[in-house]
Amino acid sequence: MYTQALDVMSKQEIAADRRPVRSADDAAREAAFEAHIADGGFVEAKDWMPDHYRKTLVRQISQHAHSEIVGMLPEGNWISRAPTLKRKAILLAKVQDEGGHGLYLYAAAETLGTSREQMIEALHSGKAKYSSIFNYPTLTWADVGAIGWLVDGAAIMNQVPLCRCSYGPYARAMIRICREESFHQRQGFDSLLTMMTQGTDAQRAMVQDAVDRWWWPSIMMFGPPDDASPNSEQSMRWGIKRISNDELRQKFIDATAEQARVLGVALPDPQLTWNEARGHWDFGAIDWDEFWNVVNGHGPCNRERLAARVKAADDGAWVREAALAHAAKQAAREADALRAA
Ligand code: FAQ
Repeated sequence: MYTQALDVMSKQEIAADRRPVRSADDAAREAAFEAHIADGGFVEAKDWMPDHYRKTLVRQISQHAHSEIVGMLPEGNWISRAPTLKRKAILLAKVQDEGGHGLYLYAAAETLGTSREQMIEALHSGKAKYSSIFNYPTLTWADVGAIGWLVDGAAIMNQVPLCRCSYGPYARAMIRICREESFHQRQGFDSLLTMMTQGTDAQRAMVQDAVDRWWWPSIMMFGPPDDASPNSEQSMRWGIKRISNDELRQKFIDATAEQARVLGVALPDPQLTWNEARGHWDFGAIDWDEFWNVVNGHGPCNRERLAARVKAADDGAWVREAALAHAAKQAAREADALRAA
């Protein structure tokens, strides 16, 4: 069910790096393109690019856009139950920001020649992926803080290098998104810190329980280990990804382990220890079976999340139809006015 419909090449072709070159002109253009990228150059929408570069970007950017939109659901679940007006206003703004991120990203992907409708259809039919993390439930208010701290924290770690992605429209969208994600991470940390330092024992226990449930899925967000990541090598060569999945995961764990101390929560990994020689935190084995199970559609909330998106699109169909009918009427009126003039 969860395969990327937008990928043109088979995995075997990619693995063998057998790119179908159609003509000598294409081969020359491809060599010039590779040299431009190797030189640190950027690519714009109207520039020539190899098909596989275009498809890789559509795959990654559309998957990213879907993640932002599906990612509105777990926290959106708590807007009507936020504990104070202040927290409600912050959460509303955050969820709205995620919707905005999805729109910038769909727009960036559209510059590559794939329509919004095609991308949404791929999501709704189960062909396109979105981040595994959004298939977990938000059981208590502390989950909202834990998502801000850990999920947005992991998202920023992964997304800051994307501000230097070789594809200009994606890189520019990421600059704005990262500014907003940074606010999101801080509000999550602040919400948890308030409960830990000024809350009741029950609230502190609620925070610890949320951290226990979100820690491992958050570190899975960075994707499979480098030696099991089929897309990494080519994406790094093309400057789409700048830092590998494992390196980003390690950077996130290093930063978060220190923040957990400040917060006064335990991270649920008995093997998490500072390694002086490496200058990094060591951590325990990640349950990759759980990760693939969720990616392949069998996580706790996969069905619910997709059903919510499909229902929202169906319920909103009349708005899109009305807007199109209005635009058509307006265009006809303007054409009549021009003819009469
Ligand atoms: N979940 O070869 P790789 C957010 C798939 S936004 C599901 O390593 P790649 C904001 C991958 O697609 C979070 N699938 O792949 C927010 C590939 O399958 P494919 C989203 C995953 O592309 C916060 C296969 O596994 N961020 O959180 C995952 O080189 C709070 C093999 O993997 C982005 O999308 C996963 N976690 O590297 C919103 C950032 N990981 O496509 C609301 C942009 C891997 O070949 C609330 N994306 N897969 O069929 C990226 O940086 C990359 O695409 C990676 C994956 C790093 C996610």
